[in-house]
Amino acid sequence: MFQRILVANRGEIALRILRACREMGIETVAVCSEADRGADYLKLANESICIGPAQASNSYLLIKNIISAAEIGNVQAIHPGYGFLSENEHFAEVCRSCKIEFIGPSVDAMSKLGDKISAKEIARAANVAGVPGSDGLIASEEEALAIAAKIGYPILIKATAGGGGKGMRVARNDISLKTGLKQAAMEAEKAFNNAGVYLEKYVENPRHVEVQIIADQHGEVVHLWERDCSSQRKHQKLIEESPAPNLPQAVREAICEAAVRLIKSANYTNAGTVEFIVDKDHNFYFIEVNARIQVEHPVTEMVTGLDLIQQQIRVAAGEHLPWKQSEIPCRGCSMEVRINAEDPDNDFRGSPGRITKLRIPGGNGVRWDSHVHEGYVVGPYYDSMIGKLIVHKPTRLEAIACLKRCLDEFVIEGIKTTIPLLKRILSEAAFVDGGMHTTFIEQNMLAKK
Ligand code: MV4
Repeated sequence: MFQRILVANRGEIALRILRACREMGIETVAVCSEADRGADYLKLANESICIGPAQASNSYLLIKNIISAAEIGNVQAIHPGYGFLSENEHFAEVCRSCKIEFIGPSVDAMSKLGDKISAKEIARAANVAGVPGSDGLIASEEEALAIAAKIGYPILIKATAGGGGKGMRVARNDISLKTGLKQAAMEAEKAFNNAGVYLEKYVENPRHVEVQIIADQHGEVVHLWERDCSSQRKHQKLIEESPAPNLPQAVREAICEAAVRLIKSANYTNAGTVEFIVDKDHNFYFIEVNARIQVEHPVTEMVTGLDLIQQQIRVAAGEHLPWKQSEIPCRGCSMEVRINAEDPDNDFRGSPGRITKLRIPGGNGVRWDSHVHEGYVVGPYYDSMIGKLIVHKPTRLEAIACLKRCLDEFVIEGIKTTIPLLKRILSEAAFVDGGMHTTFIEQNMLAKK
C-alpha cells in the first residue's frame, strides 16, 4: 500500500480524499493555489504545497508544478479527483514515467474510452447499444445528409473530443444540419483542438442514467448500481439519486450488466462511470464513459455502504476487489443536491463572497460533503459548487421529505445559492413522480431567455 498520496485537486473532493487517506493511515500531500492557501481543509493533509497562482492553468492544471510537488512531497501515488487533470492522458503518462501511480484508469483505457467514436466502437463490440447514427467521424456534408436521410431527423451533431454536452447541436432538417456541422466543427476545434464530429439520432427528452463501475488490475469488474442524473440545467447536474426511479428491475440489471461488459472489454481499471440515455420506453443507449470519480459518487456509497475513494486507492495499489457482484446491495434511496454559489435571479451567474453565517442541517441519514465553513470566502476562480447535501432513507418519498426538511433548515448568508431552485424541483410533480428528463427544468421551470 502507498505510504504517501498527493491530492491533485481542491475543495470538497480534495477534502473527501484527504479523509479517506487519513482513515487508511496513508500520509497526504495537498496542493493549493495562492487563492486556496490557508484553507481549512488543507489542515487535514500532512503537508500542503502551494503550486501557483489562482488561475487554474498556472496551478491545478499545470502538470510540471504538480509533479514537482509530488517529488518534493516524496509520494508514491497521485489522486486527481474529478475535473482538472483527472481525465488528462498526458498527465497520467507523466505520472507513470515518473514512477508515480496515477489513481485512475490506465493511459490506454483512458484514451480508448475518452474518444467518443472509439468508445462507441468498443461498446458496439461488447454488444452495448449506442444511438443509431454515423459509424465514425463525418467526412463531408454529403455523407451527413445521406446519414440523416437514413436515420431521420432530429439529429444530434456531437464533437468526438467533447463531453458534458459541449459542442452538441440539434439539427431538425437539412439546412440546420449543414449549418450545425460547420458550427459544431468550429466550436470543437476551438474548445478541444479537435474538429471531429459525428451524428446520432436525437433521443428527445431522455433520462440520464449512469452506472458506477470499479475494476481491479486482475480483470475483476463490478458495478455499484445506477444513478439517475436527469435533473440538470445546461448540462450541470443539480440532483442525483440512486436507484433510478421508475426503472423496471430487469432494465436496471440489463443496463448495469451492459456497463460491466463494456468496461471489461476495454481492460479498464479503477473507478469509472458508464453513461446512458434512456427513452420513454426504457430503451437505453450508451453515450460515453467518464473515466474518473464523479461529483455524485456519494449517493452510490450510501446505497451500497462502500467507500469508493478508499476502494480506488486499494485497486490502484494492486489489491483485488474484495466483493463478488452478488455481495453489492442497493439499499434504500439516496439523493444528492449540489449547493452552488450562484444567483438564481441572475441566470445562475457565480455569486462569490464571504459566507457570513452557516448552519448545516443534520439528522438521521444526512451527509454534508463540503470544504466551506462560516467565514470562508468563496472565490471567483473555480467552479461554483460549495458542497453536496446527501440523504439516505429507506424509500424515495422519505428521501425527498428529508431533503426538503434539510433545505428548510439550511442557513447560508453572504452569498446567493441554488437552494431556492432545489426546493422548487423537490416539490415539482414531475420530479416527485420520478418522471424528470434532462431538459425538463429548462423547458418548464426557468424563465425563457
Ligand atoms: C444525447 C441526448 C439525446 N440523444 N444523445 C449530453 C452530454 C452527454 N452527457 C450526452 N448528452 C446527451 N446525448 C442523443 N443521441 C441527450 C443528451 C443529454 C442532454 C442533451 C441536451 C440537453 C441536456 C442533456 C442532458 C443530459 C444528456
